[in-house]
Amino acid sequence: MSTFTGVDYYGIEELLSPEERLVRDTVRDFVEAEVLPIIDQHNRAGTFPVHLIPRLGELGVLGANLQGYGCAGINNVAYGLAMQELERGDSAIRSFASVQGPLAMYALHTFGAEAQKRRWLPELAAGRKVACFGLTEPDHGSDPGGMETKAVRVGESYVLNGTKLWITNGSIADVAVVWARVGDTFGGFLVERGIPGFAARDIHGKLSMRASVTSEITFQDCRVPAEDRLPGAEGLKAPLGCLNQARYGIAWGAVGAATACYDAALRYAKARRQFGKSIASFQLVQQKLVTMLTEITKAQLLCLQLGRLKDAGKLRHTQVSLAKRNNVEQALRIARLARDIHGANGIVDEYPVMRHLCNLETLSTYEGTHDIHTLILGRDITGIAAFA
Ligand code: TGC
Ligand code: FAD
Repeated sequence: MSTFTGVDYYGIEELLSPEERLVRDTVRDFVEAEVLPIIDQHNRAGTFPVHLIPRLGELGVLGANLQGYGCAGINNVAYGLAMQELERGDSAIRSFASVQGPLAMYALHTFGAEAQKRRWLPELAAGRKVACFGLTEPDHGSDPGGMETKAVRVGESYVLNGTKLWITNGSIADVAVVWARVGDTFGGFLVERGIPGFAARDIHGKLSMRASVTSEITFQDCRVPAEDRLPGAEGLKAPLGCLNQARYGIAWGAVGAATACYDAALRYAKARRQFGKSIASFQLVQQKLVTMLTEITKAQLLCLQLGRLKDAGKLRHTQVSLAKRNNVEQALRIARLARDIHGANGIVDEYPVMRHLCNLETLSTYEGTHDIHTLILGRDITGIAAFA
């Protein structure tokens, strides 16, 4: 059993169902027992702990909020709590689950043909197969509508040409969900590893998300059978709908990273002595801890209501933008305060804060940068698009 009991200043526990608590506690125990003991060595080496993939499948967290096809079918609050706990371990673990579940599996579940769903979803849910999601390109990140990857129909195949960059799980994926221009619209394709013309190359030198696999994937006259196109995905709205699911999980995940930093800072402040006193006795240190606790509590409440709206089928994607934007920004602020409280110890990986701080820089950029979410919300409240 985990010794970590969570941060719950507002009695949010009482607002959770027994099933939601059970999911959270199960994932929390997994993180304590199997992620925290090994994450630093993977972070140092820049490797993903692939042995955990089937364990994530056994836990049922891969595509956990999807129904059928071997998916756990839990509600969105329970799913969010699972993402929160995974990210308390490390963003790379939550990111793996986000790409596999809300991006790739959601795309299959929502836009796939029955045969595609039957073939891939049970394998992906069990962690026997790995998926990635290719939307971003070298010259088109915030503006995926400018993508240059093309799919041209030739007989019973589509021929794909183009490059996708910054693709999580890219080189370890058995199947890539790839978005491409098809004539004057956009379509989604399932591209299997090993198919001629498909290559993956890892990006090295990352100082953030070091324990995650991030790749470039390329398509050179890559022939994909026509039956591997996602029949229900027409236009940019399809991939944007997938992003919405992943952004929802990131809003919760950021709370997990922030909680890890706050917990470490509180314990450190109580233990560390300067000027003959515990540093926790200094007003300025207490102010930092109070700021951290306040922002965690606000972010938890945002997530819970977001999840209740999603479970009720009332969620608007702009509400997800608000939570992703706020929670990642505040988690970064909390991580910086935690690093500060740790003094010099804050920069070594004996403590988790610098790892989380570095990871959170990625969260601020991927799945829509902080400023893109500002513009999404600005457009929603004014009715005026300020993207260009
Ligand atoms: P826009 O006019 O805004 O929208 C076109 C249609 O799509 C609908 N829509 C959405 N639906 C569901 N969820 C969303 N989030 C949606 N956003 C838009 C929209 O209602 C509209 O529908 P309709 O019926 O009116 O046609 O399209 P736009 O081309 O102007 O897009 C603007 C913008 C900037 C908001 C969009 O391009 C954007 O979100 N850019 C950010 C790109 C991004 O987030 N990329 C992420 C790549 S994947 C990744 O980073 C994985 S990280 C790994 C991990 O998750 O851990
Ligand atoms: P750009 O779009 O070039 O933005 C650069 C800066 O310009 C930002 O500050 C941005 O806010 C600003 N900017 C851009 N447009 C505007 C505007 N209109 N107004 C004001 N400011 C603007 N993508 C995938 O498809 N699949 C993945 O699995 C995936 N995994 C990732 C994993 C990691 C570790 C990272 C770092 C990225 C990943 N991404 C993935 C890519 C990610 O989604 C993009 O990095 C992100 O969308 C931003 O695109 P960009 O990096 O090209 O930045």
